[in-house]
Amino acid sequence: MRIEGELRQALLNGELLLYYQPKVSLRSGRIVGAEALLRWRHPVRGLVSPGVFIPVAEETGLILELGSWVLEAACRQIREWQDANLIMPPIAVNLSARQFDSKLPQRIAAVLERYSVQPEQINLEITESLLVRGADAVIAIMNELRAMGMGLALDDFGTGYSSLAYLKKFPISTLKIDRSFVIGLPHEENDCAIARAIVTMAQQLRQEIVAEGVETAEQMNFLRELGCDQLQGYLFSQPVPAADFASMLRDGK
Ligand code: G
Ligand code: G
Ligand code: NA
Ligand code: MN
Repeated sequence: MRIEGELRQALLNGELLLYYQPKVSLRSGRIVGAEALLRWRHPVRGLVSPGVFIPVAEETGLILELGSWVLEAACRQIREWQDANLIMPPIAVNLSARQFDSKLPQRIAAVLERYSVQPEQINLEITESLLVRGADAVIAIMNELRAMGMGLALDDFGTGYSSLAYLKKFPISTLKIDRSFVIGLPHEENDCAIARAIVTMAQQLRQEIVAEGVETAEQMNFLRELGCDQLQGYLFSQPVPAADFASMLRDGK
């Protein structure tokens, strides 16, 4: 519980920040997006990973406030970059299933308007746990978000419980192949088969496909041959502070 109190304080004290991890086109090699990833600069413990505090925030409900902060911070940053004449690819923000209620589209619209950010500049990353709820209400909210112009990506794909049947019910624009299937490419036969099946299916469903956790050129080459659209991983870049990401964009990488 101590961490909950500290996290509340962190929000007030401005100890949270966003890092950005580029997504790269497998065709052009250029940066075509980025994922915003939350970091906590703790005065004593240093940089704390979201793997530690997101689960606590999910349990306590504090994730709603964190989620609002993340969306706001991302939009403020996009506005700043656009004012500096950077050509911005879409920035992806992770959403917790708990943030997904009927007011979400309105709440996002208000933040976009406050910072004059176009909905096309934002992608939302959700996880399979949301789909398992399977309610028509969730589909309606997703449709609303898509109609506004935002991309919807399904994160960590293949690790949860979603069946293929779910996929066609939900208006998902992008599938992210989970890192656990990328690790074994191109040597582990099972991982190759799974990656191939996911890419083929995504293509049939007209979804864009992003591979996560790409660390080697061998993995990249295999994914390119499969027809994967984008990669994200240490091979290209770790998540970096905003200023470093801006430099990458300026360098036209
Ligand atoms: O950046 P890192 O690999 O440490 O992230 C660990 C986990 O925390 C990942 O699953 C990531 O999706 C999650 N995460 C990072 N930032 C956010 C955020 O802003 N909101 C939510 N809900 N999860 C996040
Ligand atoms: O759950 P999600 O996919 O949002 O998690 C993203 C997390 O994965 C980030 O915290 C990031 O630090 C981590 N990550 C990103 N690329 C790589 C990679 O190439 N290798 C490893 N081991 N982790 C990665
Ligand atoms: Na995530
Ligand atoms: Mn993600």
